[in-house]
Amino acid sequence: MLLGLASACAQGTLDDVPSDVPLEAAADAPVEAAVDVPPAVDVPPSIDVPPSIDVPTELTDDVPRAMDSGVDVRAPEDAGSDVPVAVDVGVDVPVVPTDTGWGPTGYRVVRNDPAGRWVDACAQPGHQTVLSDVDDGSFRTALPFPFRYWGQPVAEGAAVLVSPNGYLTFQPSAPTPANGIIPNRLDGVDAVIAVQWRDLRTRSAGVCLAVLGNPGARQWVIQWSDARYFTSIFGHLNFEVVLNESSDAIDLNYGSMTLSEPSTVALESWDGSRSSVPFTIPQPIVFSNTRARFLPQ
Ligand SMILES: [Ca+2]
Ligand SMILES: [Ca+2]
Repeated sequence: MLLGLASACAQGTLDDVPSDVPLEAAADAPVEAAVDVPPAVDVPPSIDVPPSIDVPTELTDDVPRAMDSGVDVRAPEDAGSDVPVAVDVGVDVPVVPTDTGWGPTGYRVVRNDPAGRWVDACAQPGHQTVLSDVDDGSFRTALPFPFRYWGQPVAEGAAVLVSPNGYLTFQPSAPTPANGIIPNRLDGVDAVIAVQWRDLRTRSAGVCLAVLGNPGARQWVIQWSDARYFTSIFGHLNFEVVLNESSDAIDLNYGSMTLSEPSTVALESWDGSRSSVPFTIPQPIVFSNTRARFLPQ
């Protein structure tokens, strides 16, 4: 509109100025001034903002891909299935740490970090086997060494609830639902470490608990051994959580995961408001012989 007016002024005379132009503008401002008006028409800076619009797209679509090595190296048993390739790499390929961007008390995840390793808790001398042949419920145990979770110290001996449904929580009085998502402040249970949160059923091998190493550098391994999904007798799922005393890192390790299905895999903050990674939706399918190490920031 202003350009049109300026153009009319430039080509005609002052007598051509439309009658709806304020008298002050017509009388006081020289023609050049009217021609200079167009800068006001410049594209507003706000139109350049789109980078912020890209953020949700990265969180939902690009982040899992960024965790991928970019090489389709899935285990043969998984090849040919229609599960998302983005979730896992299938073999021990170190991947550049991905900053989850959740702030100083959050975690960043390293896929298949060489520093992590599968530990067979069920084969360790002195291990404890619990939750054999059960569907739901929980086993209450004690943290074997001091640990920091989401930036908050948890004392040695603090209660930990282990669920047969593929997770544990630092909230000893919380309910232990069979299914859940992270984050969720409304489900009554927060501070959840979900390694394979689904309605599972354990077999006789149950869940093995073992402490390895010397004070200051101990590892606490909680291993679900040959579990299955409640809705299928065919799955054979072997996975574990490892808490590392020296670094406060948390490893989610997966052994043989025959017929694995989408499950919640994440670390939930103390108040249930945050997740370690945007894993919740869609829920990932975890392949056999993979690992994820969560490093406190
Ligand atoms: Ca169950
Ligand atoms: Ca929760």
